[in-house]
Amino acid sequence: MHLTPPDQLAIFGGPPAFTEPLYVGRPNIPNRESLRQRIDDLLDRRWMTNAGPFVKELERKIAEKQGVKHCIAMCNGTVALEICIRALGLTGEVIVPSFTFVATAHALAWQEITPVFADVDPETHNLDPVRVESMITPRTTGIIGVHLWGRPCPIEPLTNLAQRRGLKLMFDASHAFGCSSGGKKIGAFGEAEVFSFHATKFFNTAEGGAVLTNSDELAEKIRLMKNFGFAGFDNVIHVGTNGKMSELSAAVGLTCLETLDQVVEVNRANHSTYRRELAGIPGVSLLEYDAREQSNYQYLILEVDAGDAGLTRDELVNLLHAEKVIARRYFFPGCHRMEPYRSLQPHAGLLLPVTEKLTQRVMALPTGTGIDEAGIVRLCHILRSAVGNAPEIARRLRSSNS
Ligand code: T4K
Repeated sequence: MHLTPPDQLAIFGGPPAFTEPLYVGRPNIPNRESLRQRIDDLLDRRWMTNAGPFVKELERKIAEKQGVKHCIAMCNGTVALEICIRALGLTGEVIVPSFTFVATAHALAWQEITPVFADVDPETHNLDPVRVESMITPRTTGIIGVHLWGRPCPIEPLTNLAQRRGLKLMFDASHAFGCSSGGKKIGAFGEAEVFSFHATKFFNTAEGGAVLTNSDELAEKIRLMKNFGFAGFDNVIHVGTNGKMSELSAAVGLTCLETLDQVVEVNRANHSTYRRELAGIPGVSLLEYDAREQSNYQYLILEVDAGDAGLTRDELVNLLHAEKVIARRYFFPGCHRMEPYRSLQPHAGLLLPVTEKLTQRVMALPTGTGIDEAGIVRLCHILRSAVGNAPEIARRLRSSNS
């Protein structure tokens, strides 16, 4: 088999196509001078956490940006989910997708609530409302929709379903900062929406998250709960935990906000480059974003049809890793196949055929400011070469595995 440079796939003994690893989720670094100035300010103030001025400013700016009344900043997205779930009084069973990051399920199990996994739509990768309804039992108290990859889940059908069946509805909007549904910003739907501002997100506070809601009552409860239940000096009026965001995290967030539009533009341009460079590769399809909505384009998602590509998703991921492209199998193997859910619900997969299929087919590739156009072209060239030489590569890979 003949591969022309730069396709010296490491699997055939050539040097990797990239000298440094290319990661999914490389943080977008904000303006250093601006961040240094903020860090100086917070050091001068000697105010490091506990609802400091940077956290308040960030909460105000995020609420404004998303068009929501309340933003409560938190130490991370998982704790924000846990607190929101508790503040809504969810108990018993709550319906969630299995095709999500495991934190969505863990935030429930952590407080003795059973996550019940409903299947997703094969096109959108988001919850299928019909499947959700079929999972409702007398113990069900709520639904958590996930806006996977930043694409809105079916908000209206889920809202109608929740109302009809007397269930609470909230959203894990960890991927959807800056995105919209029906022209309306994500953040204001359901009882509340939860965001992650982890380092790997296109907007980050290193570690961080937030709950957004239009409910005054819920916001007040969440504010109490994330600060040990304190309603003033020495006055604890509610059970609580420590979910506070630090001033340092808020300083990173405020600085990231300054250049957020440029980051989205880079993500959008990267997505177009990938589209152009991947065109016509059999069995490899790029997940698209709805041009009528606002999207952050932070996830670059491919679906691999092994029948057409001649190689499985896992074989392609391994080849990419050999070339120092650290593609990720998000969200393999699905929450229902992770502990403790696998042991507690061993047959869950029978009701999750689409999830089972997607977890075998989907991969995430690097995007954001950590990769340039030339890098994307080279990366796609590796994929094209691999698929173009699939029979030979598959034979070698499979014989070395046997
Ligand atoms: N709900 C959903 C739907 C979520 O996706 C998440 C988080 C949550 C809830 C919970 O929110 P947080 O509590 O995390 O705020 C990563 C992130 O850690 C996680 O935040 C994110 N979802 C998930 C999708 O991705 P892993 O297990 O893939 O992390 P890790 O350490 O393998 O890093 C991912 C990639 O990022 C690697 O390629 C390396 C790169 N990286 C990472 C960090 C931290 C960097 O280049 N620099 C860095 O500083 O979960």
